[in-house]
Amino acid sequence: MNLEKVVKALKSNKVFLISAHTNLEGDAICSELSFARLLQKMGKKTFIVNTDKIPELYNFLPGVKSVSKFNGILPEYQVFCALDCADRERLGKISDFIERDKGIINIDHHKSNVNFGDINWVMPYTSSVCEMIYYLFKKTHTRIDKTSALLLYVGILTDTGSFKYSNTSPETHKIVAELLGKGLSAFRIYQQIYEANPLDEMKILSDIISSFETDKKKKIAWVEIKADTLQKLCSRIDIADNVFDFLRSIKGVEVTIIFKEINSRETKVNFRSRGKIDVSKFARIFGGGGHHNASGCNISKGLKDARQIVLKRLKRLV
Ligand SMILES: [Mn+2]
Repeated sequence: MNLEKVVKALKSNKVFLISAHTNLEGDAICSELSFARLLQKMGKKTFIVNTDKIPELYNFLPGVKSVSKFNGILPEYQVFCALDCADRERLGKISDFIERDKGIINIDHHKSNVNFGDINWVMPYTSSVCEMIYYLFKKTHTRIDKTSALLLYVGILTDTGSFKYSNTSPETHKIVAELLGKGLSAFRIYQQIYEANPLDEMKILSDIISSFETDKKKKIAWVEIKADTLQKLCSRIDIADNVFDFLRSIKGVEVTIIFKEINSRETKVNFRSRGKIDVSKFARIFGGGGHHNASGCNISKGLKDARQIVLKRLKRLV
C-alpha cells in the first residue's frame, strides 16, 4: 500500500518541504502543521511554504508562525510533500519551482487527484488530509500529543463542515473521539472558528446571502460576489462556508454555486452538491476538479458570461 511507501520515504530522508493548495483553509493548514510535527518527532527537519498567506482566522493555531508565504526562493530540501492538492497546479506559483530531481510525495483525499507525485497516497473517501495524517501517526507509532490532536481535530472539523458533510464516517467519529480525549474542548474550538466573525463582515455576508437566486425548477441556487465586495472581506470569515450552509438548507436544491469575480475576464466558481450530481465531474468540463459533493473551477470570462455558461450546462443535468 502507498501508506507504507510514504513511511519508508519519511524514514529514509532528512529534510522535507511541505506545501498545500492556494486559498488555504482548515484542512490544508492543519495537515501541514500536524505533518510537520510528526516529522519533527521523527527527528526530521521541515519547512512549510505556501503560495498563499494563511487567513487570519487560523492565527490561533499552534505553530502557525513557522509557515511562510512563498517569496520566490525555496529552502534546501530533499523531498517535496504536497498536501490536499489534486494536481500540481493547485499548489499555485510554488509548483513552478519544485526541483525535478527531487521526489514528490502527494498526500490527498480528492477523488480527482491525478497522481502527480513520485509517491501517491490518495484516499478519496476520507474526511480530510488530517484524517490521513492521523493514520500516519499511528503507522509510525508516534504519540499524538494535545497540540497535534488540536491540529488534526480542526482539520477534520472544518473539512467535514462540523461533521455534517457526506465525507463524515463512523471512522471519522472514532478518530475525533480519541482526539477530544487528549483534553480538547469541542465547544471552545467551535467558538474560535465559527463564532468570532467581525460585525462589518457579517453585514457584507448577509447582503451576499440575500442576493441569492434560483433556477426555474428551484434545483440550483447561487450567489455572485463582485471583486470589490471580495476586497472588503478580510480573511477572518469563511464566506464560502457561510454562503453554502445557507443555500444548501433550501429544500429541494441539488446544486449550490458561488460565482466570484476575480476581474472582468476571470471568474472563480465553487460548487456544492447534495449528492445526485457529481460536481467534481462537472467542474472538470471547465478545467477544474474536486470531490463528488464539493468542487471548483476558474473560467476565463466575466461574471455574467461565466454564470450563463455554467447554468446553461448545469440545467441540462438537474
Ligand atoms: Mn481537504
